[in-house]
Amino acid sequence: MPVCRRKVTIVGAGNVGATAAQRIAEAGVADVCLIDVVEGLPQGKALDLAEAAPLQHHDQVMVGTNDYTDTTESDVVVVTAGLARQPGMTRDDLLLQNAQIVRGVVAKAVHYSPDSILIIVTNPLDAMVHVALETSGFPRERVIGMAGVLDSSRFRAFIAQDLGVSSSDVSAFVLGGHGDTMVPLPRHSTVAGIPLPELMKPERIEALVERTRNGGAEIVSLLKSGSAFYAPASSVLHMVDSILNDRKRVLPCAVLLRGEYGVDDVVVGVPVVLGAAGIERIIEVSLTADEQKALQASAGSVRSLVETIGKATTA
Ligand code: TXD
Repeated sequence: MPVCRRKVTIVGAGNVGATAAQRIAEAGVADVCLIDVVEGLPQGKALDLAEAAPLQHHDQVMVGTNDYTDTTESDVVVVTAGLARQPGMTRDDLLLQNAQIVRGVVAKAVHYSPDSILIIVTNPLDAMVHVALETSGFPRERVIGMAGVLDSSRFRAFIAQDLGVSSSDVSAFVLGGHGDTMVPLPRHSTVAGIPLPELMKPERIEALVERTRNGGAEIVSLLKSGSAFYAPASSVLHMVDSILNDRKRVLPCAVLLRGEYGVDDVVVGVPVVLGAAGIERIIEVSLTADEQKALQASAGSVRSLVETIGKATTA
């Protein structure tokens, strides 16, 4: 079989970025280039990961750098660069600062990897996908936000713990924005094919949905500083693996909708087929009036963030 080395650049060598680098290399999915603005940080982490390779039995090349020429011809670029909210900072401050960071890193990354697929991780997620779409000029199929894979993994974990079953047998269906505006669809969530409402009372399902919505905040309040990164990094691996191995997994991803689900020109999380071309298909299911309303509200909150960025850019 011809050997084909694949390359993933991860922008931002912080918690999510470095852990995703570890997961991707250890799964043998691709070589990894880790890049950050902080000098020494990506180099140190990449070297440490490379030194673990003999013990982890992989042969992936790990590069740490501050120079975008090293990212040349990446197949996938994962953007985790950004700031976390600092005391005294409003949500809008974070929005505008991260928009500026994402704009800068995407412009440089796509210059060196014009055929890549972008996976955006930086928060506020859905709005940052808009920024990446606009900056890269890439078609929507190649600019994909990571949030739904994480939200549904959290929901699956809680359902599995509650029912005392393997999480591998639990499949969860979520739509909408990341976190607060997530729209879970319990009737499409199953345990070994059995719809969740047949196994759990509505109040119990609602409690787990609520815990999932607050999943990020629950971890932040435990950690005191920083936010979740193990499950987010695993979510990135899942998406990268489905793309680079053309698995065509059906995963919830944030994508620019053009009329699907009654939403136009807004990035929202929906189930998609993820393969070598990026988003190969958007899967549409019919929604109840309540679900449709919740999805519209989710799209509305993303739209208002995008407008805030637009106003700040033109001001
Ligand atoms: O579901 C999801 N999408 C999320 C999103 C799940 C978890 C984390 N989520 C968001 O990802 C989080 O709110 C942040 O916006 C990003 C990254 O989270 P992480 O926990 O990895 O943050 P860190 O550890 O602070 O790392 C950020 C790194 C840090 O090393 C900075 O130096 C770097 O980003 N950074 C940059 N790198 C390159 N270029 C620029 N301009 C830059 N600015 C900061």
